[in-house]
Amino acid sequence: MSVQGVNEPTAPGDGRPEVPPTGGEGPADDKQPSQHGYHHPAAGWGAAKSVTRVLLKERALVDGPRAIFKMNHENGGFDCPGCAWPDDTKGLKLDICENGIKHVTWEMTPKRVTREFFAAHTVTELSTWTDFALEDQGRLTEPMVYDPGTDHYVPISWQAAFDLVGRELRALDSPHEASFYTSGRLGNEATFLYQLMAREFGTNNLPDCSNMCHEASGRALQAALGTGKGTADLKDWESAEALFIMGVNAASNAPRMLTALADAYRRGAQIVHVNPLIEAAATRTIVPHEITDMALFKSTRTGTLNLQVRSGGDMALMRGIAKAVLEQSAGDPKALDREFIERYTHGFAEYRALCEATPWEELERQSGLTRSDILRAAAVYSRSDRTLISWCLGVSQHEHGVDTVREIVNVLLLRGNLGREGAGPSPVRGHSNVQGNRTCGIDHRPAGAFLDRLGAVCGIDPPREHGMDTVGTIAAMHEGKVKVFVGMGGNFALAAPDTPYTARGLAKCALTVQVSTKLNRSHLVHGEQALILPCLGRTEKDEQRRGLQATSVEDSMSMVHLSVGMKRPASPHLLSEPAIIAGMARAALPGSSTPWEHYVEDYDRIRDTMAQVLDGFEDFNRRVRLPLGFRIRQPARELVFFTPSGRAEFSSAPLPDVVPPDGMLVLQTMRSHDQWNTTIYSDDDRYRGVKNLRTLVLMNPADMRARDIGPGTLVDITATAKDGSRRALTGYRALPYDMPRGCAAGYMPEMNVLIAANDYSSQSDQPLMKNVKVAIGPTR
Ligand SMILES: Nc1nc2c(c(=O)[nH]1)N[C@H]1C(S)=C(S)[C@@H](COP(=O)(O)OP(=O)(O)OC[C@H]3O[C@@H](n4cnc5c(=O)[nH]c(N)nc54)[C@H](O)[C@@H]3O)O[C@H]1N2
Ligand SMILES: Nc1nc2c(c(=O)[nH]1)N[C@H]1C(S)=C(S)[C@@H](COP(=O)(O)OP(=O)(O)OC[C@H]3O[C@@H](n4cnc5c(=O)[nH]c(N)nc54)[C@H](O)[C@@H]3O)O[C@H]1N2
Ligand code: SF4
Ligand SMILES: [Mo]
Repeated sequence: MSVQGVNEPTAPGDGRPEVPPTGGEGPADDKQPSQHGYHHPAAGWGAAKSVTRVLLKERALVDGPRAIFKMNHENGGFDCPGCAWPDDTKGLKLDICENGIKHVTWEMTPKRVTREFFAAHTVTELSTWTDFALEDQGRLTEPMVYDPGTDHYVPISWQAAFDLVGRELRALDSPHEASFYTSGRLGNEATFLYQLMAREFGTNNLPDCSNMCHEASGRALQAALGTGKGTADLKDWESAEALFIMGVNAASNAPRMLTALADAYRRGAQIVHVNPLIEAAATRTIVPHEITDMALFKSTRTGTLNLQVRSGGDMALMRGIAKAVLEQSAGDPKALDREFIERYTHGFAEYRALCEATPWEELERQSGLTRSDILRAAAVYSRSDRTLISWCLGVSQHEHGVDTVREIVNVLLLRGNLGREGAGPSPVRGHSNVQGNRTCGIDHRPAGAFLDRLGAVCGIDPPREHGMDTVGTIAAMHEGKVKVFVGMGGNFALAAPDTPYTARGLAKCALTVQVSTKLNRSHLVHGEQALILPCLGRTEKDEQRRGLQATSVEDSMSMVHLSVGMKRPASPHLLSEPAIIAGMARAALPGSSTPWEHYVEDYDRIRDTMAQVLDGFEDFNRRVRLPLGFRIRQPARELVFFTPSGRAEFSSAPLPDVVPPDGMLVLQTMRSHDQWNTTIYSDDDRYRGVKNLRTLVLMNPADMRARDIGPGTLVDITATAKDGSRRALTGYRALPYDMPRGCAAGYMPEMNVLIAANDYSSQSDQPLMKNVKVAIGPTR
């Protein structure tokens, strides 16, 4: 498999290691790829079998189940480091998903990366390994620094590592020459210290994985409702009469949503899935905690209607639903919630006129659905008094992601589906604490009021100018404007768009620092100087001077609760993330009056400061110790709107043209069932019926025939960016799949090589990861 950036040679040309072909590869073996239909319900025994395989591979059979039993439990235990789906409202239920078990087991592996390992392999050699092989070496054990003389990582003491970071940061001409990335696993307390360090140092350069994930959702909800988050919680999921599930592969990526959907189906709710693909969650599930169902293979339906929109067609579908409801309102006074609209909203007349002016033919063309499909969805919506709309990356990672989320809110507002039980917007967040990161200050565009309070409480003078996000940071590395990059978790080199370009950007830095649990590509495409700083994982005991520490996290539904690790750390040389941040901060800001060391001794002290700075965190230490933690106040939920009009805002955005030009397809880059973002567990994608293959592209059979492509044919994929530049992948296997014409799908992170770093949404600055314009043809 080889890749060329068509207009951009990939060679860094400075003798330092080049990025491997694509990144993201699974285990290298020569098993034959295969595709077959998957006709079994989601979760259930297939999931159980898959879990056992991972446990066996990691030889964690003894520790695994014990850890799992402690996970996600009321009063103690650690938060699942998987997705951001909330814990059960009713307390303990053994409803931990297959993928949660995989993510935990992956962290608890007995394998170790030692100094001997690094002595045995040069960075150049490691660069030829697959990403699977890198992570498969196990947990990192001590701090390492890159030695350019030998091309090896060599041990360094923690203090020397901090001194290096401090020296390089202090040597910068401006604090804006540093950029501090966060991946969404970081707990709230570490998050707070991290942003405090960046701002005390003098920059708002705080890119995060959310810049690639739900930036669009946050911006849209902020503009419409005055809050960047969803308003629905798990209780609302439990009482909704209609649920619209848009652009998410829940069975793989938020697996416990299956339980909520099965419960909803049993109580007679309507469940509409909106997705170009019919994903496993749209059919049936065996609810894993229902042991008798497991034993009897008894499955429950998890969907009542599937709408296979074209890529990017969600906004047209939502507008169609609105149009239908407005048409219905001519003869049915109950079709709209007029009282709600009058009392709580702004901009209705304009929106109504816009819907009336949008012809049905246009809505059909743009959504890829027929008018009767749209009317069916509208009928579900109209008949329900409690409607919840949920979405994930299939909605947000598009050019017009912000407008689409606002259109979702428009539809909810028409019938007053806000501020009442069983209703509201409910984005499914990604990483387990990505929402908490934003709440606790990771924001390159922070609000003035937040900075005022941070400054007053912490005695610092935070910078006011906006900082750089993920794509801004990559561009700035190339321009020589970012010289120090700190990655607090994650795998920036592979997660960001345009892999070779991002890698070259990292290589231009004077210093790259990666705080990580496992070896990954971002350690190998590094700056002139480079550090790997290994940290404790969420499952591990965090002992500090004043005893065992807990950290807090916030789930998708704004519930904040404590997580306590109980495993012995993977190595005695690991530090916690708060300790690493405090060490770097002290070295960079020797005269700082922030009590960094004092904070690390006891995280209650960090929480006491957070309680004074963050809205909704009053009495933090007490409330976070309540059995299920606490829910951050949601003003929009109480129908209080911090918007310019003081009301919920209808938007009236023009409908974009999302139909690809002739001969082109819209490619989406998504996750398989067996991966965690850039971590690949295996080459299988069980629910989509694929085995032993990741270098694939799923296509509509008619689009394949039109291009002389048979099932399994090797194809070239050429992407054209907005600026006209082209990037290509060759030798991918085309597989037929049930999806609308004009759409195609393949896996991230491999396909990031197709996405230009400047191909981001003008509304959200999010890379267009679900919206890559490609031509596909047989490999010649
Ligand atoms: N096991 C596992 N769990 C995870 C992750 C993981 O990697 N592995 N990652 C976590 C993270 S960080 C995140 S952000 C979430 C991501 O969760 P998802 O959003 O489910 O992630 P993707 O795999 O990218 O899948 C995108 C889904 O959107 C659909 N889609 C694509 N384009 C469109 C469109 O135009 N319209 C509509 N309606 N649908 C579309 C795709 O068919 C697919 O079902 O998952 C989190 N949970
Ligand atoms: N083409 C394309 N690209 C995408 C996406 C897409 O849909 N399509 N999705 C985007 C999205 S939504 C996201 S969120 C990003 C994901 O981007 P990231 O969050 O940057 O990537 P991950 O793969 O989750 O990071 C994995 C690494 O995190 C480290 N790690 C694991 N646990 C811990 C911990 O507890 N502490 C610390 N410090 N490190 C830890 C390990 O070293 C591991 O190698 O990718 C984005 N990239
Ligand atoms: S649904 Fe998400 S948080 Fe819950 S156990 Fe599964 S991976 Fe973990
Ligand atoms: Mo994400």
